[in-house]
Amino acid sequence: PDQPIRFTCADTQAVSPGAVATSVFYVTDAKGDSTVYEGTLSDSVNWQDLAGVTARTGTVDPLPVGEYRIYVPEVGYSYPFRVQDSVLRDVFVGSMRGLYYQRAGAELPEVHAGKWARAAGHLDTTVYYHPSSGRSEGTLSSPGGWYDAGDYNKYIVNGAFPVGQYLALYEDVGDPAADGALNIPESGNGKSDYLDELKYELDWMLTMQDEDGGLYHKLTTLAFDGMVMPEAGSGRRYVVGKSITATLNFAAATAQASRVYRDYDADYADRLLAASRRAWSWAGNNPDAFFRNPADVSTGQYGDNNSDDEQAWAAAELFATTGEQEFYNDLQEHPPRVRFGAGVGWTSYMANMAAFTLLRFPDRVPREMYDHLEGLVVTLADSLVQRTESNAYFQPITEFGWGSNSDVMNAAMVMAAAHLRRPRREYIDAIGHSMNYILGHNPNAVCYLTGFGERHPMFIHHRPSASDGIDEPVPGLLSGGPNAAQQDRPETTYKPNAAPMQSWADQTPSYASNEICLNWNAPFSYVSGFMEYVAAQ
Ligand code: 9MR
Repeated sequence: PDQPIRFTCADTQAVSPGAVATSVFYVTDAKGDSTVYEGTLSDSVNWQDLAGVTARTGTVDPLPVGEYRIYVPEVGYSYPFRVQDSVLRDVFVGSMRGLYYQRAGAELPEVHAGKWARAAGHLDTTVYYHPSSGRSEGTLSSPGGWYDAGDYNKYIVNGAFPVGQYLALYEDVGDPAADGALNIPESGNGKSDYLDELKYELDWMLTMQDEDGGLYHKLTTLAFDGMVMPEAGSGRRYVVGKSITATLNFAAATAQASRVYRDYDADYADRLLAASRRAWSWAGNNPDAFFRNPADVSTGQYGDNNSDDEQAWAAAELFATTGEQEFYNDLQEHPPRVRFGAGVGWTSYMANMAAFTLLRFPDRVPREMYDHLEGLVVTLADSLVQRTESNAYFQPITEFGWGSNSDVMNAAMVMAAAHLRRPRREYIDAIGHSMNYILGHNPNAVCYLTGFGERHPMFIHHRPSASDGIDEPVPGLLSGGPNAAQQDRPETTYKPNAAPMQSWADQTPSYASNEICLNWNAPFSYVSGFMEYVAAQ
């Protein structure tokens, strides 16, 4: 109720500015009966390059709690929208419950899953060693964890990274989902539902560590399963490769978790820290263990030939947890680079995570390093704020690639990190604009989180949603979003001449624009949880 509302009145057909003729707008009640506010639209803006639209924008001064629509003469009514306190609580909880729906090896009973109840799939109690793992005999039990995405595989690089982002929210705002908040099987056990859900992934990650401390890169079939329900997934599952990037990400997330889980279960916290130390040592001895898919494996690669960011993150978490000099020395040798760029997410966002963590511990981090990192984060955040002022739809990115929605949310996380150190209204407004973009203020007029909003994706690239016979997709999952490269063009029909922001197709085969993924849900949960926290202050 205390925030202005920005909206866009776009003419998607127009090719030149000036297409929306009228310049007045009204805010009405939800039925459209009575006018509660009247305002003037901006001059036309040409957002063709990025968004494929010519538009006028409007700003509504803060409104009292209620439900409204915007009306522009000769154009029409907007979808209804609510003004209320805690307006993001539902999507935050929904996005966390999205993780529950991704649980591998678990039956989802109706009491928790509603109409999306399903049988367990991929128990992973008998997993084979792919030769690339360094072993050839025997089998491994590696149950649990979340499915990565629309596919049924489990990847350490992209398990540890989102877990780190979720843990960051816990450290930044406190427990965002106390016992009972998420309606998961652990609800009622007297412990945080938030930490219960994250533990489902952490427990699995611990099983992926070999005796020598190194982490198997991933647990997958040789090729992707068909579009079938989990229990119908067939084919042997293997642990594949052992990599430095997986091992360092694991070292980071488990060191961070050992702080967060100390009160929850001290023995568990000790176990996490011991595992982290062993991973760190292995990484030190295997600096060139970069992962590439072996010839017979075609599942997600999560390959990355540079481990500097992963190393900075691991050193930062181990230092923050233990205070030991060794880790600080390493940080001085490889200081985290703080940066933002399209698609850097799972390859190099770890350096930002390192900086965010170090800035959480002003008493532990020597002044010089602290000031340096704070300067980097604030400078980057300020440039992102500026971009939200000039970019189409007031969101912070200008390159739309695979998983672009997560780039928008990761940019918002940088602004949140700056706000936590040096609070400014501008950060909160820009984060709000970024969230608005994800929830519907975009040229596709869609709320990219399944199950929420007046219009949301119906045909996400997600095996359970595609094969469960239920019209509504599994809720609480964030579509990857517009992707100008359209790598799935052979299987997908995009709008002709789609601009980057329009390169999104609500079609099941669109793995490059409409899949869901853990590292996309995670920054969404962070930002919605963060904004709820700020609103409650
Ligand atoms: O998010 C990943 C994106 O940056 C890559 O360009 C793409 C192709 O390698 O892979 C994406 O990750 C996918 C992963 O490999 C397998 N599970 C689904 C992920 C989301 O599409």
